Amino acid sequence: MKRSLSIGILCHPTYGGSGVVASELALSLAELGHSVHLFSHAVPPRLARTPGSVHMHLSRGLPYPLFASTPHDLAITSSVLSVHRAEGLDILHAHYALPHAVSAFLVRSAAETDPTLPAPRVVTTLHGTDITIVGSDASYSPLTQFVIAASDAATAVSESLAQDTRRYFCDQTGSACDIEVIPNFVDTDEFHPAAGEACRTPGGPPTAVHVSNFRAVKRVPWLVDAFARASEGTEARLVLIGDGPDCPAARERATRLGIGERVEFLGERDDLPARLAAADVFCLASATESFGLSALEAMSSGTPVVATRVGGVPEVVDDGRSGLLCEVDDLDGYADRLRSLLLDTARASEMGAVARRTAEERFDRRRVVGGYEDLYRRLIAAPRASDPATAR
Ligand code: GMT
Repeated sequence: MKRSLSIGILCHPTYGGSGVVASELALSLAELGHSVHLFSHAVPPRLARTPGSVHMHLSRGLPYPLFASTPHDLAITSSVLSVHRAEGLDILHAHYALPHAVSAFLVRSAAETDPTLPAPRVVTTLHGTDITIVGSDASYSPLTQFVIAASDAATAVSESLAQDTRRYFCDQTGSACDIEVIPNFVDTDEFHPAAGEACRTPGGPPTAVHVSNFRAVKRVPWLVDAFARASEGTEARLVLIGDGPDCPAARERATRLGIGERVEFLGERDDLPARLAAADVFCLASATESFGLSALEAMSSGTPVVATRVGGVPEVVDDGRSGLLCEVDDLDGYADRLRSLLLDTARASEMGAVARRTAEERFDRRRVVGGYEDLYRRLIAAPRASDPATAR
């Protein structure tokens, strides 16, 4: 019988992306009997819905006029250190390199000064823009490279992101080269085709759905343009779920194109499994996307994907089988692909069935969480990375 582990997870409390992966991982590990502590400056929505037995630690820090903004990352670091001293954490798992891998590194360094308690091993999971936009920016890149190399293990959510990381950060010394790919995962019981029954209108118009944080990288106004072309002369609907900076621009574009009545803005919702399963097509039009977790959740719900061929998306969506991909600037090509599935819902259903099988066979929660558990145990069994003879 393997001993249960004490695991600290650090994450941004986002509605999607890394906040979902970290929350679902925390819940799954707790279900497996591990003691799991999640650290953030707010409760991630996915955890708020079903907290399970995860210990949530909220750290916002002390506001003080000297600080331009309250450094909640330092408060999180301090909170992780105090939990480690009280309970002895085996693993610190940082999601999104900045600032969490820095916090984990600091806690491990502080813990190494205490001879009475083994220091935790640090795992850093790279999610996407922590490399492609933020981490590779000159203002952060030396620190990002350092904390990736200083982690006991670094993982990326796709092969494409692992390659990007090596391209940006792998230097002649071999620093930050060793990146293991552990893909994102989905709860295939929760995101299930049957979840759509409540939202489906029999005989209703075909529906496309998009879920994101409406940041510029998601190109939602461009998607509205593409949908306008794709749905010309039809009653098709576009359902936009989530919120963020580009929401007003997307709304304005829909009104200007005269399709305001066919584009619904639902904001952040908890009923994603039903919404995704009820749609005919899921749309993603990102400029860069390391994985596309919401596309995987749609696939698990039996909904095919139309997406731009960027980053790790082709590792998730099999072009022509579980969805259709096209180049980033090809507005007509995107609109044609979307139209073909909106008009031929039988073909969309066939692709949706393939998408569901892909989610079950390659990205099921149980299988991927097992991969993280194996990694934790390997690290605990291995000599310490801080030992000069074994440094990565
Ligand atoms: O990296 C980001 O933009 C943020 C991140 C998040 O926290 O929302 O999204 C990224 O991580 C997700 C989870 O691993 C991936 O599914 C997304 O593809 C990725 N986003 C981008 O690469 C733009």
